Amino acid sequence: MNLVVALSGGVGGAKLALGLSRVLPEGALLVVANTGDDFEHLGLSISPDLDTLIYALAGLDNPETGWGRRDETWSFMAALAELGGETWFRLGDRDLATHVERTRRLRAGETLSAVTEDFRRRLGISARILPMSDDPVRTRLLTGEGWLDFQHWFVRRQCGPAVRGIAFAGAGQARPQPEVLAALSGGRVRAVVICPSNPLISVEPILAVPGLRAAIRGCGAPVVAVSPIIGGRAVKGPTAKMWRELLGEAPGAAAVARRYGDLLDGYVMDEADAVEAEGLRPRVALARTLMTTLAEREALARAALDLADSLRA
Ligand code: FO1
Repeated sequence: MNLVVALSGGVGGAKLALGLSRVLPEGALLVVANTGDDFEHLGLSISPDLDTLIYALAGLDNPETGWGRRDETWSFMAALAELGGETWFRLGDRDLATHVERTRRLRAGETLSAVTEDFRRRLGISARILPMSDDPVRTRLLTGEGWLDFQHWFVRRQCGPAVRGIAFAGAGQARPQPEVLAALSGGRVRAVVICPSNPLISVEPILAVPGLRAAIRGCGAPVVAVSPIIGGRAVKGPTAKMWRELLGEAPGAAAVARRYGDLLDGYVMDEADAVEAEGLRPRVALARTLMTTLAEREALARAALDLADSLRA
């Protein structure tokens, strides 16, 4: 069977990953998750993008925020506040179990992949979800206040400080997750789909892991990205703001495609950005890229797969 390999960050990527998992047969999807947002907090090892993907594919995600679990309660946060603990990073009671159990197993010597594989099986997820690496990679942002760890910038400072630089600490020493590398070089890939996550902070950490970009280029299948921008406004998160601050240009669907450079064979843009398709090198398909409903997640997944199949033909 032909394997689809999806690269995903958090909320936006997880929506398309869910759409892909629902339109593909069992075992035909491998989702590679960004771990650059991971951090140690309250003594816990927290992997937000892995958890967002696990919850989304298990139907446990919080529909309002996109991160954390649905039907949450917040007793832990309330009790922590009474003790003067740090509550800027919101950890629901059910979500807390994920971090406590992951931290326990990592401290016992298991890899992040092994824990992730076990969690997704226990939660009944058929798609495989794996971190880009089992070695630590940490996204850090250079701002007017100096270097900030990702979550401190993204959550604690609400993306306020202007971004002047991005670094993926540890990427140079990180080994690509072995099963991901094997899947990409196994000659059975139907498509690589880059989900509509923020290229700068959610996809580029994955591409920064030595060997992964080359393995994607060389996997023998089309690489199709889905635009995270609709009509010049980022659907979710700080993409537009940091794009201007960092690159000095207005973010646009075409600018994202150019940012991926020679990696792309295909690019799915929103109909609202059709005018930007002019002159783009990758083959462009237009679609509704706003994914509010499950049907829209599936339709966008089909659009990306159809574009990849047309490129391979
Ligand atoms: N994002 C927030 O804006 N505020 C939070 O309090 C917050 C808590 C949180 C807890 C667990 C988790 O897996 C994600 C959480 N996120 C929160 C989202 C997270 O910062 C982002 O999803 C990623 O790091 C970027 O995609």
